[in-house]
Amino acid sequence: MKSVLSVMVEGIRSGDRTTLSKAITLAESSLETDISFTWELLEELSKHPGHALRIAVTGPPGAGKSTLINSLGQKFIEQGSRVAVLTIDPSSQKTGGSILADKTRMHELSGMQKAFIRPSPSAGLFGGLSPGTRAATLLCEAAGFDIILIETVGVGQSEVAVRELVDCVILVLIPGSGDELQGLKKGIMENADLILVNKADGATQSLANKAVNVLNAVLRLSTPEEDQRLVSALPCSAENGLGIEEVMQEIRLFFKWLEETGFKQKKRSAQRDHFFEATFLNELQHRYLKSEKVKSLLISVRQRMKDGNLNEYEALKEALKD
Ligand SMILES: Nc1nc2c(ncn2[C@@H]2O[C@H](COP(=O)(O)OP(=O)(O)OP(=O)(O)O)[C@@H](O)[C@H]2O)c(=O)[nH]1
Ligand SMILES: [Mg+2]
Repeated sequence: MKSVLSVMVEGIRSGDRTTLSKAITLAESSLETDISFTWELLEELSKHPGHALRIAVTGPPGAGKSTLINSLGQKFIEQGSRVAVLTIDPSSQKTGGSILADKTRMHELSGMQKAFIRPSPSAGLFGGLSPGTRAATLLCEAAGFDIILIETVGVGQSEVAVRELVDCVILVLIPGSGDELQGLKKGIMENADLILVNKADGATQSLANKAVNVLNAVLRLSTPEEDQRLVSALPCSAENGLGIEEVMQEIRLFFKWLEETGFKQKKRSAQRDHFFEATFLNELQHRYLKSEKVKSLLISVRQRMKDGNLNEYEALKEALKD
């Protein structure tokens, strides 16, 4: 009889959506048995890695990220790709309402055979992205998707964290909201490979074009000469399709550059190492704190500190003496 693992491996490799969904659910679980199953599954699947391009779409709430994904996703599908979308909610408690909103924004895409859309909860580790997000990306890749679009709300940490997961970060801003300057302040732009000023239509079209000019001027001035590539800003309208062809072209050029310079492999290798280190440290902490001996040592040391018998440095020395 086949093991559960090999049934799952086969199911995912054959692109079966139910199996893929099940595997993502397991990957998002914090149960130890599920985590070790996921590691085994990914170990097996990684023997024949997929070839997907991983793209993050980040930006402030309401910037039009989902609408943009709906639009770009359809373009990729028109070109023959299969597209997986993972949406991550930083609050981790995605309400039924906002899942529905995402699905509505991605209405056309969600109805397409070659698309797979999956909302994913987030966790504290990796700044809003959960270890499950990385696993979900790899699972979609193993299931044969060519493009993986990950939507994260830009709340400071998450766009930094998402860089550790993708090849390309697209930052979506809204004209006239001051996000351009906010972005600069927070250094968010440093983490973007392409900046889009969305809603370049109707009443906000000229504002969007102005914002793009300001952004490009700032990017030119602030990019050190030794940098290999100048990040550019483009206007677009995710809703009516204006500028979307140009955005697709810019994405194509970016991936061409990434391949040609060898940066894609370098980036992925650094990401694997970063993941290894973060997970290793997390596991060490987890396993260490599970020990009954350590638990009772910590309780007693903290109590002695509370009673005024140890200062915090003495307490640390005591707690770490083994
Ligand atoms: N005028 C205009 N409105 C847009 C455009 N793109 C999105 N919108 C509108 O902006 C609102 C937010 O769009 P979403 O795509 O849900 O934005 P989001 O960034 O995914 O939002 P969150 O996931 O809630 O952070 C919706 O009412 C959209 O219809 C656009 O290109 N032009
Ligand atoms: Mg959204």
